[in-house]
Amino acid sequence: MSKGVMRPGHIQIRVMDMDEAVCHYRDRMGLIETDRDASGRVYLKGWTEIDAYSVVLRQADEPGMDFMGFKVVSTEVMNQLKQELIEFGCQVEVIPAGELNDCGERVRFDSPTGHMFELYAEKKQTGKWGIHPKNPDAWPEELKGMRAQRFDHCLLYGDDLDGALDLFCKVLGFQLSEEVVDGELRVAQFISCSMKAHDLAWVRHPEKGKLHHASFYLETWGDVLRAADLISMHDMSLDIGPTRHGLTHGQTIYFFDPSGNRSEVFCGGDYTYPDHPVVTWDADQLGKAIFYHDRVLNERFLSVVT
Ligand code: M3P
Ligand code: FE
Repeated sequence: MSKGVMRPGHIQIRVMDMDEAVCHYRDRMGLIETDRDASGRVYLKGWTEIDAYSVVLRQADEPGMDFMGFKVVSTEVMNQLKQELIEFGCQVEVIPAGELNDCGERVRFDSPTGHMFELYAEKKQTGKWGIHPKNPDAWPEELKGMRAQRFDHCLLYGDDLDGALDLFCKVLGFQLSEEVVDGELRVAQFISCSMKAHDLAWVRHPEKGKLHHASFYLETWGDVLRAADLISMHDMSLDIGPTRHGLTHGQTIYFFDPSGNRSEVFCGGDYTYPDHPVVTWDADQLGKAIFYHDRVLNERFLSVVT
């Protein structure tokens, strides 16, 4: 049951060439560039998002994810959850307000899978981009590229999936919506803090702390096909798709940013209420679970992570 964690609020992604990365996320995916900071980080958002930004790009020597942040309903809830994270055994660090532009204090914690996460309650609300909040039109005409609507979820690779599931479900109030099992072993888990089929997911992998993809929501299957056209038009690195997932049933396409981080844009997908039973896939059906049409696994999709 909800403990006040509302949604994935931001992801900080490491990129090796900032200009190329801005072209990928802003001009190709259609995120809106909203800010830059003194350390050179670039801030972007999907046009439907209320808060000032959801993607922060940081120039680094290696690709990957620095952290993913979740917005909680209040500072009181954040501080209560901070205590519970400490009691669970997480390494917890408080990042002062303003370290990210226009963001309040953040509670950073580690997961048993080696990933860094954050909770925060305050971020400047700038409203949907290009749309007046009163009598709003359907969409702004100035959108570029794939017209990504919002940052939706991450799929991460790591080792201690059971520890991460305990942390997110018992401490943070997420629920397990879908899983892939190989006998007794859960090899993939999809968890939700909302009505979405997943806000976060993991695949079991021997190495800690890896990013499989950051995913962004599009409105329609037509938009996913249009994203595929743009990928070819700009000779971008395609991974797989357009296709449908068996797991969560979203319609999807995957491709890489110029640093090798995988991006997903998708539409549709199942929904989850607190009384929904967990949807289980058997590992011997993994082909269909991941790519519902091809029903065959793609080695690159399973092994390339940053
Ligand atoms: C998704 C999604 C696996 C599944 C990926 C599914 C096992 O990215 O958004 O539903 O890689
Ligand atoms: Fe995904």
